[in-house]
Amino acid sequence: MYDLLHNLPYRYDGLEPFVDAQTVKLHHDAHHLGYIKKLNAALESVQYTAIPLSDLLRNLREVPASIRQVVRDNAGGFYNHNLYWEELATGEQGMPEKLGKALNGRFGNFENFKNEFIARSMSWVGSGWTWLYLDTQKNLQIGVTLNHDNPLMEYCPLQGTPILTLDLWEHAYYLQYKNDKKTYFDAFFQHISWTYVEQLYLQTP
Ligand code: MN3
Repeated sequence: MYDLLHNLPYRYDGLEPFVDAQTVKLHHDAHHLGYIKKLNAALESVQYTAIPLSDLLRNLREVPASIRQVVRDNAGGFYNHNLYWEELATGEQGMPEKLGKALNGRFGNFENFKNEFIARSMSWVGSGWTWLYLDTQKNLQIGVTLNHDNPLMEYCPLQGTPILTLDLWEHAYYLQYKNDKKTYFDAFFQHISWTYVEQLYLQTP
């Protein structure tokens, strides 16, 4: 079964002012942990052996049909939050050269990329995640998925490897920002560890 102990790479207040300590604690200790627990319970109920999480997402068809939707929702929730916490930084970070070049090549410049990422996030209605991902041709793409779907999943309309994600669920921002999503999206860009995103970019096969 999957390990319940996923430690944050910073303190609960480490992401302020982007997200406050109360939101991070609830989001990590209640929501994120809840997905892992529900995933483990579903897998245990059919004695399904846990495989590496990304393999589980890529091979949902091999999961028994009776638990497939629960696994889709909760393995997605587990993976997506792992990426979200890991990619965030306690303060504004510089853009490393290779990733910066790739973003400029694809979107013209960083502002265009940021504006498109935020515009796609703003226009999404309901729960989901915004992604920067490498499609199957290794092109950088921006897209949004419903609920906890993820470009690694075989059922997902987006196909590829995620390198950056933004949680659009209300639990991610509502305590602090209420209905002001735009300010949450703008603040997100002040707390991204671009070095981490570049690592994912460079290691994508
Ligand atoms: Mn969340």
